[in-house]
Amino acid sequence: MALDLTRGLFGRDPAGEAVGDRTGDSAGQRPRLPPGQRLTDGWPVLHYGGIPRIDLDNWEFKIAGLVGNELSLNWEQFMELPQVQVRTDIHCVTMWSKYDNDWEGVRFTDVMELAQVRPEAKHVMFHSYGGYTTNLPLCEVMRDDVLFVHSHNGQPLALEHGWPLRGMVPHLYFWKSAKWVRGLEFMAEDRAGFWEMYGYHMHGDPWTEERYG
Ligand SMILES: Nc1nc2c(c(=O)[nH]1)N[C@H]1C(S)=C(S)[C@@H](COP(=O)(O)O)O[C@H]1N2
Ligand SMILES: [Mo]
Repeated sequence: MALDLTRGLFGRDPAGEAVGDRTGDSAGQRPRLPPGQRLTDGWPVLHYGGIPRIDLDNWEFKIAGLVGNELSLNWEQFMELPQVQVRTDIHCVTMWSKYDNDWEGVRFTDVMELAQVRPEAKHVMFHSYGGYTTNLPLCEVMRDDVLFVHSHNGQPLALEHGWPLRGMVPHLYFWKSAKWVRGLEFMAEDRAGFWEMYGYHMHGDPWTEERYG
């Protein structure tokens, strides 16, 4: 297992900000910083195995499973889909959080529409170059801030952060945001992805600390 934790993991003490954010509690809102998390300024790199070699000329994004329209998009076709920008926080199960990430990419729901996902589909598996997978309930990804992103803070994604394209699901732990994504599989039943098979939670909500299943 190659987990690279060398970059800015516990970059600074977030206590002041965290306390400030928790004022939301009394109003019945969830705090911005989920329990057990610490803020980092850096952006740690975490993945299992090596960085897959990807060539944009051969890159393809495939959609399969419970869809009316199985499809395969090349890079040009994918980039022709409507582009949106969102700002989100990220929360890793290894306890770091990173606020205010500016992403650009394509909405999950726009990709879903192209594929004509069948009503029986209730879960989706993200598949990545290199073999990584992660499973999500469909209702968790049909949100306006769930994207496939190709840039972060105005720059193309770095290779180690998932270039050319990664999933970005801001309200769940970051292992649900697949790097180097190459396709989706729509499913009727839930099935464990890579980390989920090793005991990570099937759902992964940071605010209720769904770390392990
Ligand atoms: N393809 C792929 N995507 C992945 C992983 C991986 O091992 N392979 N690890 C996940 C985990 S556990 C985390 S915390 C985030 C880390 O993303 P980052 O390296 O950009 O911070 O990627 C997620 N996506
Ligand atoms: Mo992670």
